[in-house]
Amino acid sequence: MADHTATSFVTYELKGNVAHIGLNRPEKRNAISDRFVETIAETVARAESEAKAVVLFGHGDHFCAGLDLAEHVKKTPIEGVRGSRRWHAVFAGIEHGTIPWISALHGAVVGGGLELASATHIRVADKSAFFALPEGQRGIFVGGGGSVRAARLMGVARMTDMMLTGRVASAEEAERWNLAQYVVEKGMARQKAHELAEAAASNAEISNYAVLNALPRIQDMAKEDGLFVESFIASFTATSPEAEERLRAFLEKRAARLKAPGSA
Ligand code: 1HE
Repeated sequence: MADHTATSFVTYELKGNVAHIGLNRPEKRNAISDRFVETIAETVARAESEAKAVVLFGHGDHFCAGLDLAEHVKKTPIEGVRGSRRWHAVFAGIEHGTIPWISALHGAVVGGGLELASATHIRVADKSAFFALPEGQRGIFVGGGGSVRAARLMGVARMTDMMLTGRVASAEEAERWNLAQYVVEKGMARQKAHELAEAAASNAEISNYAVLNALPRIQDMAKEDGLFVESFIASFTATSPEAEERLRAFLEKRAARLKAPGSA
């Protein structure tokens, strides 16, 4: 059901068990103000309570132009730190929540907009999408987790280039750089993201939780620590009642078989 009453900053619509969350400040290119961040936080909580996956998109011609620079221009240093830490907390709620988030990207995916997209689990870009980190040009630095998340996705060398030179990446470049996992025709990102969200939503919830929470943490561990933790999570998920039923369904030929891409 579409719900545009909670706030004008974000729209929320539940389609089956997939929540479609739309950044909704197109007149300011979905630039994120303090109040906007709080609205995203409220929406994260709502989606966690009633959806099994999320599609995040932007209303208007752009996904998101990043931090609301008009609001930021007036801040003191400590207000800036508080604001950045709040973005971290809210985006961590997306990255390490219990449900997968798929972002559908078009137009500007810039600054804090790229940081927000980097907190989602899968990024689908349409061919109009462009990616930039103009913080250097604005005299600031990434503050929404970009130095950690975006740098891990594309690598420090590419991020350094983007931040030092103002380089703008196309959707195709972003896919090659691992900033986007899919590139689709203009206007098709939300539909593709919905298909992916439905697929992810059909998984066992505990498996999805392990993917969202264990996988990125294991990347930060030493090899032996990662393997050790993996064994426990593998055993924990495999011994859940849901896993037993899904394993039996496969063995009893009730589960869909995997198909090679392009095969009938
Ligand atoms: C904004 C913002 C914003 C637009 N904060 N108001 N982000 C940037 O440096 C990107 C800045 N924005 C742009 O480069 C362009 O706006 C776009 C390429 C995204 C879109 O261009 P265009 O021609 O469609 O729109 P516009 O005419 O530039 O902007 C329309 C309005 O949105 C205009 O306001 P108006 O009152 O004059 O109509 C713009 O001022 C406003 N607007 N972007 C505030 N970002 C946690 S740290 C993260 C640090 C960052 O994100 S730094 C990167 C910030």
